[in-house]
Amino acid sequence: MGSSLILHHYQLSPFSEKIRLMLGAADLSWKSLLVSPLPPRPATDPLTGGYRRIPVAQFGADLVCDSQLIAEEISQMSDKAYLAPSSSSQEAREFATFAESTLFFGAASLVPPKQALSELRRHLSLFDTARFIWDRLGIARETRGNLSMTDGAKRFRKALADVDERLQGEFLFGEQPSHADFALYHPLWFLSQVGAVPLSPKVTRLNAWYSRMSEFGHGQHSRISARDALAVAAASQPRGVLPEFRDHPDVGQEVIISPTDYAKVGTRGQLAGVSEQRWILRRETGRFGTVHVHFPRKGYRISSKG
Ligand SMILES: N[C@@H](CCC(=O)N[C@@H](CS)C(=O)NCC(=O)O)C(=O)O
Repeated sequence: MGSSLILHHYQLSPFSEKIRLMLGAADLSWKSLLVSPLPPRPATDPLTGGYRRIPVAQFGADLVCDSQLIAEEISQMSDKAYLAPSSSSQEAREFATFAESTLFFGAASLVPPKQALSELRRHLSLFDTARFIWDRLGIARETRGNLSMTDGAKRFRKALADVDERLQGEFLFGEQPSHADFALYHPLWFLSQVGAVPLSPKVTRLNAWYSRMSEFGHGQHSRISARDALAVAAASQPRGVLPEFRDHPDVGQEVIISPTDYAKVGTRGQLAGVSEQRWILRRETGRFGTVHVHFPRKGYRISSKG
């Protein structure tokens, strides 16, 4: 039996909501580690060693970065293959990518600034709200050119009407919820729950789908402190890496892995395994022992440590 899942997340994070809902759909119990919406994050940073996005799933001394890969883990833990991005059709995979880029930025651009500010103030001090805005402006500057907010808002409204049109069954790609459903859910959740902009009543099928998805809830969970999460990492050994994952010419090399889209801070370590979907980095943290940090290959780049 492996270590239970500790989710490093924060309430307002849409990608975390995707995973919380997936944990509900998978009917898993998990530990909730609430972290700050912006670094520093005392229990996350020393373990991931650079990667700064949320959510991160911790299994003992293994840290799984990015919601795509966390979804693979949830699918395996719950034996629900239909939740795994890797078991989705090409069409469903393309839709999920569209939902998490174009639709996600479209939804974000439709949140009224005043509402965003008041939500932030509900969760953060005035000082941290200012830090948050400054921090995200930095991410936006870094991302400029890749994604357009204005285009996003227009495409967002059109895309919702298209999705409504094609939603014939219970879920987007069949009678079971797939990764694509969760990828669509979180931008809509962000807009309606955080942005207080309800879905248009005209998209009736989409509204019914949204309620159906919400009913999954978040599964059984209990809080864990930063200190205890670090203690779990320190007391654990990383999971064994399958021999076929070690059979790669770059295994053993010192490398840096970073996101290619935004918040591109890289993580350094020794490549411990490579599969079709993931890279596994071995890091010596000192105080918390050896950890393995897992990254999806899709959307990330690897470079040799210069
Ligand atoms: N592709 C990542 C995206 C995660 C993401 O963008 N998370 C947001 C919070 S919901 C974030 O961390 N934003 C930028 C940052 O804080 O550096 C995933 O699927 O997990």
